Amino acid sequence: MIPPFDAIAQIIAQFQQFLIVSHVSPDGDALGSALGLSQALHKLGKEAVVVSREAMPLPCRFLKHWQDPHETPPHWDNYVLFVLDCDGTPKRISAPYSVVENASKIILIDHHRTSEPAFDVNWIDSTKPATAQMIFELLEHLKIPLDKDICECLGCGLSTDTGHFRYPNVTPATLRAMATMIEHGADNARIAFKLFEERSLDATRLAGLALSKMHSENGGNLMWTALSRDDLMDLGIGESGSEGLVNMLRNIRGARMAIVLRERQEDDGNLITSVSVRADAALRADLFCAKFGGGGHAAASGCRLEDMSFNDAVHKVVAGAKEWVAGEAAKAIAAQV
Ligand SMILES: [Mn+2]
Repeated sequence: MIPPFDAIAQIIAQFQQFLIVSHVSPDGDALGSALGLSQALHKLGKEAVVVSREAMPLPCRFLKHWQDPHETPPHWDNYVLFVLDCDGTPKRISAPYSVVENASKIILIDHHRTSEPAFDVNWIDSTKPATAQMIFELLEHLKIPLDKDICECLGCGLSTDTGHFRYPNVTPATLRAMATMIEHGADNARIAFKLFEERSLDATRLAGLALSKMHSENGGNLMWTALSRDDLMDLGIGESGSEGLVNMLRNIRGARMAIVLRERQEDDGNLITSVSVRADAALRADLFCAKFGGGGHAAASGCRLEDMSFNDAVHKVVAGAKEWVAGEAAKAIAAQV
């Protein structure tokens, strides 16, 4: 797809106020892209506010502007909404849906292949490894001068979605984008350490527990583990992050799909099951998660199950995964690719 730079530039020129939202359970790409774009808009003399119900993930809190996102949107009458890194549906955005309903114009920028929105501008390109790369290309096109803070935010996004430039989604353009960001002061080594090496004591204990409860199925092709709230209580730790866990399982020799299930309490008190999936791209983790109302990428996806007990959710997902890994669905998809 040809990037709709001109359409976006026209809208930016016509308006003064901009809201930026991204997805629920925001990651470094979602909020890094949003914060990078908001700072760039400030450089153009625009008002720009990032709205996110959920705070910046801990590993990304080295970013200077990590506390900028507002929990609730300002009361503006005539604003442009940027929807980043998601499809803009009420379930996916980490903001009240009124931000979509009240916007004068909506621009969506996303790299997920499950995205099918119909806003004023829809720039969806699943060949891009991260929304941050798309924002970078937009800023270059708009000739907005880059600075260290913008580049650290966008670098955080690129690093998050590429496993710090190790995944197959990395292209020469990704590395050139990062090279430019380093030229403008982004601290590449610090980003790598903060996002992929540093771990809290609680998270390390949690990893120990998760690994001790790990199951190997389908002759070692499927690895999974499940952490209930009781497990966390027993360890005396709170809602500590478990982002790296699913990769630990995925990295086991012979594993084709890895799943981490966690029981979580929502802000409204409801208990839900959040599911992280990593897989061979041929196994299409995104299609697997779509069975449970989720989505993502072929190799990395997620979903959440509500209205059932944690045990029921674990049984449902694990039974589905055993079938998926072993069954005809996987073979049929693999044959098509
Ligand atoms: Mn992303």
